[in-house]
Amino acid sequence: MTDFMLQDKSGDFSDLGNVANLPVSQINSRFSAPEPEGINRTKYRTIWISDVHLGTKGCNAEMLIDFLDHTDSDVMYLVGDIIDGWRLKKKFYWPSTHNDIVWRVLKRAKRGTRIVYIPGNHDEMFRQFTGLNFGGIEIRRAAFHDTVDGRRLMVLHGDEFDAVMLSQRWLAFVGDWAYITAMKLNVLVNAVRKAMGLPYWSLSKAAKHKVKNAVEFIGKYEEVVAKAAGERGVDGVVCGHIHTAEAREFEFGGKTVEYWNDGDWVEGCNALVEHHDGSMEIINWADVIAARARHSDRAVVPDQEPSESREQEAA
Ligand SMILES: [Mn+2]
Repeated sequence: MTDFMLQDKSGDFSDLGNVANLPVSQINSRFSAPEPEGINRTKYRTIWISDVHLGTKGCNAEMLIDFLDHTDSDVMYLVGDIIDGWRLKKKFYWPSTHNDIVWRVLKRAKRGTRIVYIPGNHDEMFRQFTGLNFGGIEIRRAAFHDTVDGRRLMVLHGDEFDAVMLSQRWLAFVGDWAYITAMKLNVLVNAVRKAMGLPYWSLSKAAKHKVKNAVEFIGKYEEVVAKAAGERGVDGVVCGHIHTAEAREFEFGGKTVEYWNDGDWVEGCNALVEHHDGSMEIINWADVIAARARHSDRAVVPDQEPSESREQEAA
C-alpha cells in the first residue's frame, strides 16, 4: 500500500497517519499504468459513467483508463454499479488495472472535479454512506443536475424501477446467461433429438422471439423511468443499470421528458457528456479509439494515399 502511495507525488497522505501502513495483502496495490502527463484532454462540462463493474472480469478497464486519461470535466457523476460487490463477495478479483481506475477518480477529485457517486444495486453497500464525502467524492442516493442552459435532470442508477418492471424483468437476462445456457442446451437437445430420429429444433427461431421481448423490455423500461421523471417535474433523467446507452424523448401530457442512459463499461464502453453549451452526447469510446488510430496512422505517414482497405474501415 505504502509504495503505491509514494508513487502519487501530488498526494498528501499525512492525515492518514498509521492507517496508511495497514496491511492490505489481498489487494494488488500496484499500478499497471500510472496516469500519463501531457495528454490533451477533451474538456466537458459534465461526464456521466455507470456500470463499470470493477471486481469482475467483464469490466473493460483498459478502455475506461484510456477514457479517463483523455477527458476532463467540471462535474463527474458515477451513476452506480461502479464496483460489483455482489461478485466480489463470491470471488475476490481485483487486478491492478482496477486500482488504476480508482486512483484516477480520486486524483480527478483532487484536481477539482466535483464527483458525485450514486451507488447502484451491485454497489448498494455504499448506499449506507449517502450524504457522506470520501476523498472529495460525494455519495448520493440520487441527484439533480442543472445543465448550463437551464434544464433540470434527475440522476439515478435506475434499479429503483425493477419492482415496477418485475413482470418483465426476467427478459432482461436473455442477452446474458439464459441465452448462453440455451445455446448449450440447444446442442444437447438436438443431439438427443437426432438419436431419437427427430428433426432439428431451431433455437434461433425461439431466440428471435426472446430478443424481441428484450427489446420491448428496454423500451418499456425507458418509458417507465422517463414517466417517473416527468411526474417529478424535471426536464429529463439520466440513468444506467440496463447497460444500454440511449437518448430518447418522451411526451407526457404535452411536456417533453429527456431520457439519457449512459450505457456501461462491460460491452458498450459509453459515457454521457454535457458540452459547454448544454448539449449532450453519448460517446462510444471504441469509436474514439478507432478514430485516433486512423488519425495517428496519417500523422506517421503523411504522404500516404488513403488505401482502399482504410476507406472500407472508415465506412
Ligand atoms: Mn444495476
